Amino acid sequence: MNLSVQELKQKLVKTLKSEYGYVPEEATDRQMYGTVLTVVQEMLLDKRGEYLDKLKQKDPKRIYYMSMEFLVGRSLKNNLYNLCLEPEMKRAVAELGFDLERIYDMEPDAGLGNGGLGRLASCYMDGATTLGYPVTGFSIRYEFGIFKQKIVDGWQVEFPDNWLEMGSYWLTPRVDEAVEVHFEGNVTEQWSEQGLKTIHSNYYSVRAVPYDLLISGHKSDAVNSLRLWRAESADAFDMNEFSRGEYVKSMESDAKAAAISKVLYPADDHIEGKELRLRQQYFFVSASLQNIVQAHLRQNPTLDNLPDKVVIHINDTHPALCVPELMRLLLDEYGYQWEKAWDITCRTLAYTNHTVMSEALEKWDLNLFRKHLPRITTIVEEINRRFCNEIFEKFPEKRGAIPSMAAIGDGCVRMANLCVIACYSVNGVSKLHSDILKEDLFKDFDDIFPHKLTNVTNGIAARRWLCQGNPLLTSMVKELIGDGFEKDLMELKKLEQYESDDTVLSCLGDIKQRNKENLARYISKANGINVDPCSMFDVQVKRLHEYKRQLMNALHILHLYLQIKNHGLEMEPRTFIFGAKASPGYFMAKEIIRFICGLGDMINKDSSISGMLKVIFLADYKVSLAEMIYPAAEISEQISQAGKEASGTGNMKMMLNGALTLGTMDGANIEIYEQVGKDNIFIFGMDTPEVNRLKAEGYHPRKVYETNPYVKEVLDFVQKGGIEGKNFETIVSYLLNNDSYMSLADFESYRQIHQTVNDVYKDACRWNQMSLHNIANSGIFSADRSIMDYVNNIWYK
Ligand code: NBG
Repeated sequence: MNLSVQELKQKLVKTLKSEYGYVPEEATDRQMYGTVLTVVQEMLLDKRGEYLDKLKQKDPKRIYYMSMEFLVGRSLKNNLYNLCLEPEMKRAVAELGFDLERIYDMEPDAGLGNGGLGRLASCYMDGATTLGYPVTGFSIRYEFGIFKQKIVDGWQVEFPDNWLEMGSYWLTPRVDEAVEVHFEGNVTEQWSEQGLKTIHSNYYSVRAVPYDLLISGHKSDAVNSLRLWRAESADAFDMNEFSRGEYVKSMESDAKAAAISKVLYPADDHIEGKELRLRQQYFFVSASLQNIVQAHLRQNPTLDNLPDKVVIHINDTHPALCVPELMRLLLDEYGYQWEKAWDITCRTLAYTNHTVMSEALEKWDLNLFRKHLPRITTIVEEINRRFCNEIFEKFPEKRGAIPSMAAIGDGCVRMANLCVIACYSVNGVSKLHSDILKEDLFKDFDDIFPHKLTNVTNGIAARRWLCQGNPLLTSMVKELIGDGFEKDLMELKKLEQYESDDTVLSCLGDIKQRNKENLARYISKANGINVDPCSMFDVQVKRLHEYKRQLMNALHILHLYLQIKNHGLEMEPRTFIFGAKASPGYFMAKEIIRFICGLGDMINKDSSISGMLKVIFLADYKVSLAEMIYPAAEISEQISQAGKEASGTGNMKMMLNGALTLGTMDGANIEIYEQVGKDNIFIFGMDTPEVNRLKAEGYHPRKVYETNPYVKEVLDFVQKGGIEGKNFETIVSYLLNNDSYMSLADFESYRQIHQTVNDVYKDACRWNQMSLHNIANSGIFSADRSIMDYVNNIWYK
């Protein structure tokens, strides 16, 4: 977009006047913030209008990305960057007496997601828009996003995230496109002239009002939108009750409806079998599908060609109700017969699986399902009946597998099976994960639908995670290889020619140093602890989950501490940095945070170890904080038990910022390993077959405790209350008796790889060389590449 500083200033002054009635000299920061966002939003709206005109003429196939989560983060800087207006806006704002950096900082993160899954959805919106594909995201306009985390006495405390107060500038309400969603009620069948008709009556109706959040692409004509639904009561409040003096009762229906879009469920990689959650799922699925069908019918006379013009992509099983809801619309609203409706449904829907963890594979109790969604239940039952019959008839060798493949079993609706039965494409998110889906979780399905299962390895929005988050590194890269990498991340490969260039390597080292100093300043402000910016920054930031093994990291830190203290170990100074939110109801996860914080308290104040070790827990880990942490990371801890992390994406973001991966052969770590080679990554621990073998043999963590003196020393210390006199009995007993993710079994190998890391770090030149090699080979992990995989292999195949 070509706008001069002068033109921008005029726009700002005009908007400030019309929105607030002020001139710049009188305005507050907050008013200028509102003004800048409004101006940018207007530019996006204009651009969107032009884009929609073009789309109407070309009428390409539309992609609808259904996701309960979009972890958008902040948008202002991203939009200005994409519109190529950042320098001009900075000057315009400065000339009016304000500071754009301060304005950036006022923007709340749109935290409409938990972690990797939600952030991936946002990275994909960025990639698809930049590449010019018409992708619309659908989700819920949660009034409260992911909770704010504070640490009080080492314990996580959650606070509501009222992001709309400052974040609603980006949302455009589209009241005229509101639709109704029906819950509960009765289902009956009636004969009519057209045959048997299903009638859903006595339902409870909720109004879904869409709000559009526009998504810009970098130097792209496209402006896509993320459509977020807000729930409200469909009936005006009950005037009769109100007149009788029953004020509260007259509002009840309002509150019941509004509850649906009130708050994001804060559980990551875990199911929350709550009724409200099911209502959320159906609410946004039904509203979105009605919207999609209506949009299609505005351009086409029939729904017969829906699969040619539309893909509805189901992001994990949370929107799996797309399957029966699309059937319902075709059968009940548009009069299709079952076979034809099923054919259209199956050819329109695609599904991505994001986990093999059994506790995250969604199931809904059939009775609860029926109570809330009676019509949908009858459709799922019929889908299941027909599917089981088909297997019985056509695949006699699979008859024994029918109970496990069915969409309904053990009194539950199994959402993953429902998706695999219906969708024309099912993909995992890394090579290993997709192989596990094929060979294990969905093996029987793969046998009968041989081409359905595929892989699309995850990718990240490099423009956000490198160009916007790490300006120093970005300018160095631009100087060396030009700016082609912004649109084609594979160009980073050209950096390899500088791997023996001392000037480049030392410049890379200086940049890392400055980014570490920046993070150290933040840590000092946020945690009141001074860390040495010359120490190695060793980072593990992600959701807290047992399988991600933050506890193993903490045990190893304690081991180092005891070695320094009791056995005179000398090592390169190290700062261990953690960031992690725990699901509020996940007790063990919260205990692990308490453990890490207790460990930090003990170590950080111990002057006898002369600053060799520091442990920092950064509260409220979120997108905007991640943007500051990744550029400063030197070691990227990706230490999940092999076979458990579907992909991981933090691993890619840190690699792109020059951190070296210390990880297991899990998820996308394997593909990072393939890209950089064994000499540029630190791999340790059991691989997936080894984990499975040990599990089959019977794993006894207590044996490790008895045979490995380091493990014993560490656990004995904890048990005796060595950490600040605190009781961590639950943790010790969990490790000795259970250790579900085999931290103790991998401990020795983890300990040894850390010694290697320590040795390599002594040679700064070698380290920087490895770092540059990692950056140079991170191109494949661009979200643009993932989007092209979806485009070529799934969406426009
Ligand atoms: C998560 C996986 C991650 C993966 C992201 C994005 C869920 C259910 N899954 O490994 O745990 O990177 O999805 O694919 O949150």
